[in-house]
Amino acid sequence: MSTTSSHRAVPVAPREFPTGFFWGTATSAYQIEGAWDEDGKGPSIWDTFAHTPGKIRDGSTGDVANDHYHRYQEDVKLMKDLGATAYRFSISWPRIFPQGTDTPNAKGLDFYSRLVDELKAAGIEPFATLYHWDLPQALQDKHKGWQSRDTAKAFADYAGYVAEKLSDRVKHFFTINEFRTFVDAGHHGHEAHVAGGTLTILLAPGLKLPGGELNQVRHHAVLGHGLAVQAIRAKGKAGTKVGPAEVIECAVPLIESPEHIAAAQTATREANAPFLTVMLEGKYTDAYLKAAGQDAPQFSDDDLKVIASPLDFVGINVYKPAVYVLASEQAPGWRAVPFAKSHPKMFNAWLALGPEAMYWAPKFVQSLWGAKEIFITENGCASDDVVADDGTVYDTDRVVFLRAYLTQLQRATADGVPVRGYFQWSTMDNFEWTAGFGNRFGLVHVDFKTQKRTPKMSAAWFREAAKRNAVV
Ligand code: PNW
Repeated sequence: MSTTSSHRAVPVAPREFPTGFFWGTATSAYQIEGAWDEDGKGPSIWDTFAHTPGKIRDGSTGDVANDHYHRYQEDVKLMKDLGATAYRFSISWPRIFPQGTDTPNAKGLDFYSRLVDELKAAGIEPFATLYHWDLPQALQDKHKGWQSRDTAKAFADYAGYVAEKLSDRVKHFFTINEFRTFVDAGHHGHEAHVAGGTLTILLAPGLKLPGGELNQVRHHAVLGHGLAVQAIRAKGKAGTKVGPAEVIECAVPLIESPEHIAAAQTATREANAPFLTVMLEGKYTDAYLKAAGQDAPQFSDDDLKVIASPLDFVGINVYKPAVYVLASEQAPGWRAVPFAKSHPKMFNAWLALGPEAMYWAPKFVQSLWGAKEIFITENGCASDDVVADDGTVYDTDRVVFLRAYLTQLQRATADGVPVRGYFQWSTMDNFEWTAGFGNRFGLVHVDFKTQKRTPKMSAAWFREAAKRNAVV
């Protein structure tokens, strides 16, 4: 990728992001750490799930994964080489509280403390997610996990404890990653709409609850978020910032004219009713409650106040349009446009290509809810990566994907949408839940037999974009 000076320069207008924009990558604890039973860690529902034969496509587990628990120093160095200025990682709740509550495990906290020091020394800003799906198994056994309010309360206690211990160095906390995914896919079976049909994804704890119970789990998850926001404010140092990291269901206008844009905004608000909308508005929408009928969640006005605790920022994971829409004369004022059978998708089956989601998602978060700060907490794709004979991973599809999405994100910041940073998913290939090690999302390739890390072509692309603070 060197240039030869004999070439004549081609002037290209820069497409820059605002000054101070964070260029990050993201991971989560269970997907990379390994060391599943070391240093006093308790088992999580993901340990149990992955150890159950037949749950993971290739029979793999996160027992070792990227062995990041032992190799975090090498991995921070990789991030520095990527030119990243921020890193979003998650904290394993059962490392901190092996039983979910009561006695903390000092060794568990110490790992994250060392990681944070290493990041800061490398000039990388740490962003910590408190829940990326690895619930302590003890709470699943004792309370049926998120089926109980007790789990929401236990989550807040844990969140407050971590904020108290780490907020001297960690200034940004995300409460929960992807409410919709772990709730719906973990407790019901989540229907992911893909080009050419739907795909049912089942995650830990692998329950198939009926509608009413599912809605109650959804309610407990947003309640846990709100209680955690309050606990972090109570226990964290002044200036600690907090927000969710939700996978927004973004309705994208197929045609960008005012009536279709307004219709897509309405559809987006409704599609997020049980998660972002209730967190940001403090009420369930009438349409959500009406559609749920007898299956509506049980809640109090106090719950709604807690759920809507004021936030410092909104984090959104953006992968694809939930749906393309057009305005309609008929209720609810918009209609879904089905994905064409030939609609392009990435290597992972559910990822329909739709870069405009990266414009409309933050745009609607601002227009609907007036968010003061927004982070793109995840975006990326899997590729069928192989290390070529020359040692290079030629992931041209990922480069094209990232450029297309960041072009739309730059369009949003140029419009004045207050997006403060972007986290590419993922720093390196890792344990992709039920897909095992088959779906590689990293900027860095990992050979899971040898743990060798090899930066891909996309890593070079990311470094250049971060360096120029612009789409490249
Ligand atoms: C996210 N969908 O999951 C998670 O936060 C990550 O842990 C995961 O590795 C990453 O995205 C890639 O899958 C998603 O069906 C799972 O639309 C499914 C969907 C989106 C995100």
